Amino acid sequence: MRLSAEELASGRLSPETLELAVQLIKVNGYVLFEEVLPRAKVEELFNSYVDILDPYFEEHREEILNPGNGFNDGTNHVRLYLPFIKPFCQEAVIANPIVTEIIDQILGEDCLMTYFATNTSMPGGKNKQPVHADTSSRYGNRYDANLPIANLVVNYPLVDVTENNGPMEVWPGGTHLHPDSWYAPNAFSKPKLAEHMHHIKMLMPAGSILIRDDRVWHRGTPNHSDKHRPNIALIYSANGPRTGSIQIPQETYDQLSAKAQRLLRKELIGYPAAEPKH
Ligand SMILES: O=C(O)CCC(=O)C(=O)O
Repeated sequence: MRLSAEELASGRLSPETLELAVQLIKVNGYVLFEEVLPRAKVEELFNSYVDILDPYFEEHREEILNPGNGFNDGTNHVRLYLPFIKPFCQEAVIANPIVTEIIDQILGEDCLMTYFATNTSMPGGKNKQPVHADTSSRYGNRYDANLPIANLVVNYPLVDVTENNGPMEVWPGGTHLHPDSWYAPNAFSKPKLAEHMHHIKMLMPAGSILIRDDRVWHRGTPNHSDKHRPNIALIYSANGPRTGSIQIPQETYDQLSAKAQRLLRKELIGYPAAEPKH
């Protein structure tokens, strides 16, 4: 959906849009707000990202493209954890009010930010990823009802995502509503079922915001352009026991807004920003 001029100018959702977005995530598995971050901000993020991705990729090419490495069998997809530094850790990315109002309603105001990374479809890929959910079941095979949403993935595309540059494909409408046991590793094959199910290509302009239940089935597709197609990928989670993993220098944490500090309170505060890693 497109936000109104007032919503874009204020950076806040109207009560009606907020309610609609929450319901869409619950019923359809995701909501997409098109073209929210200003182009100049997105370009700065893209350029800074490429500055760390390119040298990292050159150094680790063999490992990253190794067919045994996750979903990278000929897909040329890279998952890169981001260092907690500017411009990546700016408030418009980590605690954007458009996002936080929604996650607070769905996950509770004591929710956490638990993941700070990117997914990039690099040029030259040949294969699609297997269809997957970004989570596993909570109770293995033991629970045969759907559970409340526990994690929301937030993606910010840093380029226009088109048919040609490796759009994520998504199976909306119900793949997040299965019994918990259906997300267990020995559940029936998602790729087999997915071939016969409705799916869409997530085409979106740079600077859009995609918020999705992490159980929604999806896959990365190959990028036929000559330019990286990165999505920033953050995860917000319902509060619960957590051993933090995002390293945040104390001075950086002290300068964050109260909301960002609350979201990140269980992470590794007082640690140097980590180097990028896949
Ligand atoms: O293309 C994307 O951004 C999604 C990639 C993905 O789902 C994955 O690497 O697990």
